[in-house]
Amino acid sequence: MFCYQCQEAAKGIGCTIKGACGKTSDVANLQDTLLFVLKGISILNTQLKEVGQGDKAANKVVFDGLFATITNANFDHTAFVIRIKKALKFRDELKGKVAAAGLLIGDHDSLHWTAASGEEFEAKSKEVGILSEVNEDVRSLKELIIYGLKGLAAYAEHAYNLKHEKQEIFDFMMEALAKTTQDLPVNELIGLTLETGKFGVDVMALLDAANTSAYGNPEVSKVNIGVRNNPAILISGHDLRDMEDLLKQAEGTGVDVYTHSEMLPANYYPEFKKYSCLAGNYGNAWWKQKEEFESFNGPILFTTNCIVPPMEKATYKDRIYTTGASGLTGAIHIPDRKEGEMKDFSAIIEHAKKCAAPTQIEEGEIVGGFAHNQVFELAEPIVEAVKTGAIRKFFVMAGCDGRMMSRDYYEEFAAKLPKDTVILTAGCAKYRYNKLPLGDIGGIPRVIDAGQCNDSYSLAVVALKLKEIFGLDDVNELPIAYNIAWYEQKAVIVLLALLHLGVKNIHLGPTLPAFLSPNVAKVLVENFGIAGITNPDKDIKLFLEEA
Ligand code: FSO
Ligand code: SF4
Repeated sequence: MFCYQCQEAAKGIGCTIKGACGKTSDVANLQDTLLFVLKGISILNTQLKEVGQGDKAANKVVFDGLFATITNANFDHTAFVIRIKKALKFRDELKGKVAAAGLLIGDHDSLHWTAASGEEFEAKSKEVGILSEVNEDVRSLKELIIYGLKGLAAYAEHAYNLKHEKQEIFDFMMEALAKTTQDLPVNELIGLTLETGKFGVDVMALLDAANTSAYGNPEVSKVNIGVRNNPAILISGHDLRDMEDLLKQAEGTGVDVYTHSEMLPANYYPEFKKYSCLAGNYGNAWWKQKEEFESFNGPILFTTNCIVPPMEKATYKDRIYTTGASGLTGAIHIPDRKEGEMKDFSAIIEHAKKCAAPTQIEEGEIVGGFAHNQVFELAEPIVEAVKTGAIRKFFVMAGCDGRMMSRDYYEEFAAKLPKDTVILTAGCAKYRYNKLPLGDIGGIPRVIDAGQCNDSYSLAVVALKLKEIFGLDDVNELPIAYNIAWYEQKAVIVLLALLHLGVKNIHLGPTLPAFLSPNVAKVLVENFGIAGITNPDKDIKLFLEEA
């Protein structure tokens, strides 16, 4: 195996024996091979699209396959073997359609290679894995594009589950994936990287529309972080349609539902607040799950990443359920919903009834729900506070949390920020500071949480609105600094989206991606002012000195 797609890549280079995330080499190899087959499908469907015969079924095969290969989403060997088999079958059907359309089938290996066993699938990764691209810069750019596409695919899937889809996004996803099989010059790959960012904005806007049209606009909300006395289910990940199905089925059964990690923002949506079984949020960011799942006592449903494979001795091992693109060997996987129906969560609800209520680990409330609509309603005092100087600067601290010690930086950074600054956050990065007593500025909280990582889109919308209100030509003239924490590939699409919107001087930490070659990193530094982090004191000084 060789994998360097996330921030935990071993030694800052890549994981070669086993992933720091827990991914075993067999699964890593199967993921490489699945990606390879998805490239073949993308080539064929792009050909069909060009003659107006694109196959809509290809959309889901590709976005769902890409999503499953995201860090911490799916650790299930068997699930990947099945996916590859299905993908090969689908690819061969597409080949038939390409031939029937009178088009030539190219000679890329992803169009012709075939095999039937898991062993052969694994072995293929030696030829088609990341290192098969020998030019370091080309490899770096191609992987940057692919990781952006993985993030895009994840967000597209959530929107799709809410019946929001845009064919142009799927078309781009496949065109771009197909292009990664070609010998393209570096400048074209840079162009494709930036174009990926454009579609990143589009997909986040689409998901925003999907979420808000289904569940209302998030509103300022106090979320309980203590527990009640009923047995309960913990729901993690990002998929709001799963949240809806679960709440509907749990309501009135005596079983409560708590959100975990990136599902916290579900508590901000008016439609979800109507359910009396929604009890609040339990625990913190994804990486603390080993302790928190023990004390939760009830079953846990993963709708997406981030899963940490449980230890052998974990008492919660038989309480884990997965659904959608997520998977874990030994966990029960809840199948997709049938057209017009809900997913069937009855097994989890019955399981919960046999469990003890969660053990309290925290108490009190946290505040969130500042997505764009809510911020616009509060725009007047915010703009006023900027004009009077009560707010000196905003700090966008969106992105991911993670288990590396070096991420203590973000807690310290937030705590040390001067009191006339406001943190704008989204994603699980927030858990580093959303429980700190940072206070408010004339009633405006010093941590403004827009929601999930995809709600970084909301932060961008807010920035663009402020630009308009202040009559500025450039979003970079605003008193906003960007200190973003990344972990996996959704953060990559968020980053590319921000670059597309023209945001400059983004600081990225706790380390720069291992997949950026020195030359590619140089391009990002020179053209976009991308930088790393040092230490909180030094960085705060630097940010405050910047215009
Ligand atoms: Fe976090 Fe995990 Fe949302 Fe990621 S829970 S790390 S960027 O999956 O997607 O923020
Ligand atoms: Fe390593 Fe990250 Fe890849 Fe896991 S996803 S194998 S931690 S680089």
